[in-house]
Amino acid sequence: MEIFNTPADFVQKLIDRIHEEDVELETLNVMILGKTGVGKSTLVNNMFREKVAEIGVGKPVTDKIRQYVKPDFPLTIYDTPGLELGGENTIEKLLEEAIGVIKQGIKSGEIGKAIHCIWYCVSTPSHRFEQSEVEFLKRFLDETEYFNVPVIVVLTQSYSKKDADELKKEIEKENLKIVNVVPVLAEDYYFDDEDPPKKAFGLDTLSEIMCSVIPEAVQKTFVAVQCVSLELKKSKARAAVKAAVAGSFAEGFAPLPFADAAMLIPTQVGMIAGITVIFGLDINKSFLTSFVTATIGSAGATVLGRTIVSNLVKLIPGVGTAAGGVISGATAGLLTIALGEAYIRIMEMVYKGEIRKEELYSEEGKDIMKQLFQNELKKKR
Ligand SMILES: Nc1nc2c(ncn2[C@@H]2O[C@H](COP(=O)(O)OP(=O)(O)OP(=O)(O)O)[C@@H](O)[C@H]2O)c(=O)[nH]1
Ligand SMILES: [Mg+2]
Repeated sequence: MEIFNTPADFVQKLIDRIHEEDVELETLNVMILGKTGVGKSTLVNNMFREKVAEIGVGKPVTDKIRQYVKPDFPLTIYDTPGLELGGENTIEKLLEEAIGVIKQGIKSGEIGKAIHCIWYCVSTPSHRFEQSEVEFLKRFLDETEYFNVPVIVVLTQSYSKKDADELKKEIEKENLKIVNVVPVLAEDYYFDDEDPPKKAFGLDTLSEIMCSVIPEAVQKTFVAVQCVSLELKKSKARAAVKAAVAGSFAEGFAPLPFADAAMLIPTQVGMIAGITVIFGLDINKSFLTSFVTATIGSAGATVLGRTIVSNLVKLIPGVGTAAGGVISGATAGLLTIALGEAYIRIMEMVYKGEIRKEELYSEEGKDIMKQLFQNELKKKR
């Protein structure tokens, strides 16, 4: 059992654990197919936290397919920039190359090297799903059926929702073995400087649909790297809280003597680190120190033990005081939930820009976090 003597130990452990969790994320691999100018790069650059497709020209992996990666970011994009689909040959060639890349990934036997999802992009203003594209997709889906790679048709540049809906219906008539047809406008569109822009839409839907069809092993990565659905981040973060509570403080768990309450800490470190990675905000030591001292306090030895028992348990409705110098598993669970929920709320505020990270380093920031935590403790569960 590791012993955490001070909040600084807790913070250091958190920093190490966040780093470990980051490193352990499996790489997510997405292949994006579609003709030149349909908005593939724009889509990628708006879906993910880092502008992966912006840097350079990518590394050619085949004649038409390029690979884009960014250091320390667990995402690889396979893109077909400048693709013209005119003529039989190009279709044959693209088919062969795309299937080749998929097979290669599968052959590796590593989940982090497989292609996990394919976006086939069709531009809405083109008003039609060309016969050559229908043919391409049919053959592609047939030949890759065995590999189970989900294909989502993305209707890009959907300045007009009406046009997008019509095109969606037209594509659905083909009865292709695809996951869905999802209209999006990846970036606000300024039709005329005078008029208000058409607001971007659909990326959250695309994100949520995609998350439900990719392999479990890369879901956490996806939730972490995407930057369009806060809901996905929150629900994954809540799952981390539930897992922390279920894993350690199940009903019937032996009551914890005050001093041994420090045992809770490793579980909570894991939970907070997991949530941090899911939100993907650049969290540093000042921030974590502020959070740790604002919640579990700045007391010395067995921080959680005495501080929580003497100060916090009182705040939980119905728990009263910690009788006989022990806290029950259920109480320990409630404390952990409150800690997790408060942290999620703080991540959300920073994510939405309601508060700047730096504002949370100060005494004032600490008060805000303390308040959030105490409110969570007081909630009925
Ligand atoms: N406002 C707005 N413009 C878009 C959107 N999608 C694409 N565009 C514009 O359409 C043009 C082509 O978009 P790209 O993202 O470069 O298209 P691409 O598919 O990557 O093209 P290639 O790399 O040549 O294959 C650019 O001028 C984009 O700014 C969108 O959702 N909103
Ligand atoms: Mg491009």
